[in-house]
Formats: sequence, structure tokens, C-alpha cells
Amino acid sequence: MEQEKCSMETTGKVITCKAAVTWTIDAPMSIEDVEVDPPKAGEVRIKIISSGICGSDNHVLEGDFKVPLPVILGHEGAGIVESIGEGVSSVKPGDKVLTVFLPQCRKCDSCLHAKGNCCLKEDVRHPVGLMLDGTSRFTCRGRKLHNAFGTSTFTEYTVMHEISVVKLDEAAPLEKVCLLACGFTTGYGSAINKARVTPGSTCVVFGLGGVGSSVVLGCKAAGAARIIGIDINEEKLARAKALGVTDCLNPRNFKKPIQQVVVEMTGFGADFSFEAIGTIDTMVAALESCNSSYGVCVIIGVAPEKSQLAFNPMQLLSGRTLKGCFLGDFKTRDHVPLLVDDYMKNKINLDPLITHRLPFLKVNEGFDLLRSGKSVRCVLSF
Ligand code: PAD
Ligand code: ZN
Ligand code: ZN
Repeated sequence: MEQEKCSMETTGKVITCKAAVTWTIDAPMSIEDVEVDPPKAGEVRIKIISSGICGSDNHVLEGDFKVPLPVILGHEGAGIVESIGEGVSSVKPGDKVLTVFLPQCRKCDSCLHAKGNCCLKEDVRHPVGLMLDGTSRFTCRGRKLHNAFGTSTFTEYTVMHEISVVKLDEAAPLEKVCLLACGFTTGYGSAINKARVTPGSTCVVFGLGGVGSSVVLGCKAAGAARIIGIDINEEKLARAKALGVTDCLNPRNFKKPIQQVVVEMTGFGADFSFEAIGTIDTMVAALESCNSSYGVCVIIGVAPEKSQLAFNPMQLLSGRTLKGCFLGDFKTRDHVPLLVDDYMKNKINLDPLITHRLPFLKVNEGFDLLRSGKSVRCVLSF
């Protein structure tokens, strides 16, 4: 009732609220009053309740992933629909939703293909930071702001396209399931959907942040017998053991390349390898860690712009498979609600991933926690 009343009062009006604005990438985000326009046709205005801080947001702030500035970052969000634009039919005011960076229009070639999850409506690899009509719904100090990946969750209110909004079970706890908007879904799906990890297999996971830890959970759920976790941060290695990692490796403790260590440990290389860091070197190491004949390597990390992956093609001729995916290869609006169902049935535990909680206005502290390696996921509450 409360939500509906609130929605009626603001429907059709500009909302002024707090947002974290990234004016330039070499300074902390600045908390500002921003004006958020009402949603246009096919759009949804959402009151954000919770948002995780993902490594991809950090790549933007560190200059490795270029997006148009000024921008409101954040994409791992959960909130409540405040109002809807003309023609919106899949959600209504008061609905709980997730903000996902991959749309599912259900009409394009990729959406219509059984295996495609990278909807052609928006190319997340080359973000333009504007709504599909080429305009912005955010204004600050008289300047238009860009959105991030069609989401923007570091703001009390955001406007998204209906095709990127995932409707949630009414009972879903937003302060937890926000991780299903990106990190968990990405890692878990990479193991379950993209690699198709098999029971009894050996897996190796490079990077044990929020995404890599979720890969571990996916490998475990798929019945992997051995899960080798690799990270340069000892605390991350210790935490990952509780998630199901059977062997921990810190590359800094070895003189030889870590892929060689993995191959020696496993005999002939892992069945499945995953890269959840985002550097070229670790991508090559992940590829070379999997079995040269039947190993499958899944690249998840976002490498710095313009970087090129180089390896001897013989690495593939022997039979290996190299793959990559966004958001765990899930068709977002169709499949993420099924993950939420699994969460509601206690088949998924997100608690070990959430190491920190902060009020939204402390978002810069949240990034400090990520960069210093202290957090797996820090969830902001609004
Ligand atoms: P994170 O910063 O929480 O985790 C990265 C982890 O890698 C940390 O634990 C680091 O200690 C570790 N690490 C860093 N360098 C090395 C190294 N050289 N060797 C071993 N370990 C190292 O980030 P995250 O888990 O949120 O994201 C991980 C990557 O996944 C990142 O590149 C992000 O952009 C990408 C991502 N991809 C998708 C997708 O759809 N493909 C979605 C979300 C995130
Ligand atoms: Zn993310
Ligand atoms: Zn589509």
C-alpha cells in the first residue's frame, strides 16, 4: 500500500534524488542531487533498494573499460518499480525487479536463437550510455548524465528499458538477490550453462572474487569432484575453501607458471577452467590449465580495452575449447527468475558472497573494500 501511494504521488513527474555521479574516472564518485525523468514508452522507473559492487564497475573507474562520461555506474541492483511508460506490460508499479545489463527483447536474432543470450538491442561491449531513443533520463547541475550498461544503480531512482528488467518473486529479499543481477548469475551460469561442468570432473577457477566464487558454487552444484581455486589474495583463498574449493593455489608462491602447476597436479590438465579476473596473462594461463585434448576454458573476466589475446593456435588444435559468455549465458528475463526460485527454495546460498554491507552514500568506501581485496561482495542499501 505504502509503495503504491508513493508511486501515485511521483508518477509522470521528475524525481529529484541522490546519486553517485562519476564525472571523471580519476576521482571518487560524487554524491549529487540528480533529476530523474519519468519513463518514456517501453521504459520503467525503478526505486533502487540494494546494489552490489561488481568488478566491472571497478574496471570503468580504473580506466580499463571505457564508458561515456559523466555517468551513473552500478548494475547489480534490485528495486521496486515506481512507474512505467506507455506500452510496458511485463511489470507494474510495486513489482520487485532486478536490473540486468543484458536485455532480452525476445525478437532479435540472438533472442530467437535457442542458445543466444546477447540481445542485439544493446551492445554491452560498446556502451553508448543512452536510452534506445538516444536521450538520457538523468540530469545533474544542468548537465545530462549517461547511464551505465542500460542500468545505473548507484542512484535512488533509475530508468531502464522494460527488456532489461527482470521481474522477481514478491517474497524475494532484495538485499540478497541483487547479486543475481550480475555476479552470482555470471559465475554460476558460466559453470552450469557455458562449460556444462560434469559430475566427478576437475575444475580450476582463476580469481575468487564475487564472480569466481560463484563459479565455484556452480562447479560444486554440477558435481565437480575437485575444484582448484587460484588467487593472489590469501584471504580469498581461505574463504573459497568454505564454498567448495578443494585445492588453493597462490601463483606468487610458485616459481613456475601456474598453468604448469595445475597440469602437474591434475596429471593432464583440468576438465574445465574459468578466468574470472580480467587480465590477458591469466586468460592464457586458464586456457593452458585445461586438458589439451578435451578441456574447456571459459573466459568471464573483462580485459582492458584494446587488449588482444595471443596464444599458439596449437593449443586449440589438440582439441581444447575456448569459450566466453556474458551473464552466465542465461537468457535474462526468461532464466534469472528461475534462479530466484532456486534461491527461494534454499538451493542457492548467497550469504557467503556478501562480506560487507554499507549505506549507499558510502559507495566510495565500498570500492575501497573491493580494490583492497577485503570484500567479495559489498552490498549497498538505499
Ligand atoms: P573482483 O575484483 O571481486 O575479483 C577478482 C579477483 O581476482 C580478486 O579476488 C583478486 O585478488 C584476483 N586476482 C587479481 N589479479 C590476479 C592474478 N594475477 N592472479 C590471480 N588472482 C588475481 O571482481 P569480480 O569477481 O566482481 O569480477 C571478476 C571479473 O569478471 C572482472 O573482470 C569483471 O569485469 C568480470 C565480469 N564479467 C561478467 C560477464 O558477464 N562476463 C559479469 C561480471 C563481471
Ligand atoms: Zn557485474
Ligand atoms: Zn534481443
